Amino acid sequence: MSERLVVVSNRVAGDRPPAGGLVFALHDCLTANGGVWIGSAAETVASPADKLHHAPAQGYDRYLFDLSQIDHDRFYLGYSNSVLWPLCHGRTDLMDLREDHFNGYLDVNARLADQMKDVLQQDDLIWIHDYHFFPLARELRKRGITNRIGFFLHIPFPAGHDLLALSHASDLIDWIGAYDLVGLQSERDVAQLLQAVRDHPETEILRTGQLRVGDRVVNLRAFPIGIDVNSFRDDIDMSTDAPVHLGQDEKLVFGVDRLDYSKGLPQRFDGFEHYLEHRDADTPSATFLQVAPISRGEVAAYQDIRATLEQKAGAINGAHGTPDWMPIRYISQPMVRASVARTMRLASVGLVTPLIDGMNLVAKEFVAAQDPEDPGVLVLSKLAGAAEQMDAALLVNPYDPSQIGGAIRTALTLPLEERRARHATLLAGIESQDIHWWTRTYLENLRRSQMVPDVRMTA
Ligand code: ADQ
Repeated sequence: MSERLVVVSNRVAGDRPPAGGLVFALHDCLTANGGVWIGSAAETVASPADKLHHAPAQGYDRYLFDLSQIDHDRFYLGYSNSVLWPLCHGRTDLMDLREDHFNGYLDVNARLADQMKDVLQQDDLIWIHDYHFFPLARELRKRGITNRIGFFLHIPFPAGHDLLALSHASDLIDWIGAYDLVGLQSERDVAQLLQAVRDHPETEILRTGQLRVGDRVVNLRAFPIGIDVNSFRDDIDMSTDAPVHLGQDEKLVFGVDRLDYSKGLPQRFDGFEHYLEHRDADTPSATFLQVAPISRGEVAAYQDIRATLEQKAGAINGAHGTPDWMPIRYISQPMVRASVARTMRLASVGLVTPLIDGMNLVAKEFVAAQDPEDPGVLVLSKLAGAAEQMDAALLVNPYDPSQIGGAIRTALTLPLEERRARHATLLAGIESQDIHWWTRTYLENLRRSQMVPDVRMTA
């Protein structure tokens, strides 16, 4: 039987082609090569079915698993987004540790493993994505599945001292031990996982760089995710009206993010205020447009950010605006992808200043959107995974408004030759390690990863 790719991720593409990000990348990979994509159904149900629902898509098979409202509350909102997300983003203070969240997370992963058994074939290559499914390979192994199973974590691996705040930290390492290949976004994440392994009594780092977790050997590597550079450029529709109108000689500073506490938005607003306060006659005048639609609005920790940003935008506009000019435009409505791409193209400065981020695709999209003859300048957080590949950007400490304000000033006054040189370096990097490189390289490594029998399962 020939190899088939089976992808598991919480979100799957719907019937219309997805606009961007991870779902786009996986859709593209499966459409090109065929295979199976398993993810959660869009709506919760009163009583989840025992089996996966088959929902064929163009070019591949799609299967959906049901979640009840209680599953959604415990597995998705609870353990995934109110424990693991804050943990991995250094916000242990926001963790909502509850036994029912943890049990709900394990139940959904165990149920999914049961359901996957009906669909899996002997030669399937299984690729599991993200923090919602850390335990899934362990659950599959318990059920006798010996296929190669890979995992990719899209968000940072938690720092060692943060892991101490997780009541089930040793389970995390045990779960990781059931995979053949664990992919992370950056070398920083690889180092943090290695530290966690060193701190764990039943694991060791082999001379080959592999991990031994119990009886299994796990391969570990950074695979920085990229974007489809050409398709993003194609999204820049110059035929429509400009999405933003600026005054004469007015420059645009642009930020676009999901509304999330990891994205450093209040500090970014303070950074723009710092730029406003330190302008002189030679500093170009700029308007800052920040688009940040609400995400995960049901999680308590997300509800305050919007109010904070509205209050800051109001205060800054009140202090620095004039009757015909608002320095900050803050929009909490979603923006369609073509408008995001076009706005990036118009911007003189892209502000991407997360306090921590696995990768951050907005940074790469901003570079792809620029006119190489007259490019805008990327101001990028040192703490985004993307900074490891993109040091030709203006790198800043995202906690320090004076660094952000200073970088905005520098970006607005950078000579054309330097803008072109920095942009050319950044573009070459995102073109050589694009989304196709990422899927290809990950899957080649997964195919090569050694199959080590799970002795405990066969004993
Ligand atoms: P996210 O935290 O969602 O993803 P990011 O990589 O910045 O973050 O964005 C994903 C996609 O969403 C990008 O294509 C971006 O253009 C789009 N997007 C973001 N805000 C938008 C908005 N307001 N309107 C329209 N589109 C918007 C997680 C990790 C990241 C990692 C990705 C992929 O947190 O670190 O880069 O997965 O692995």
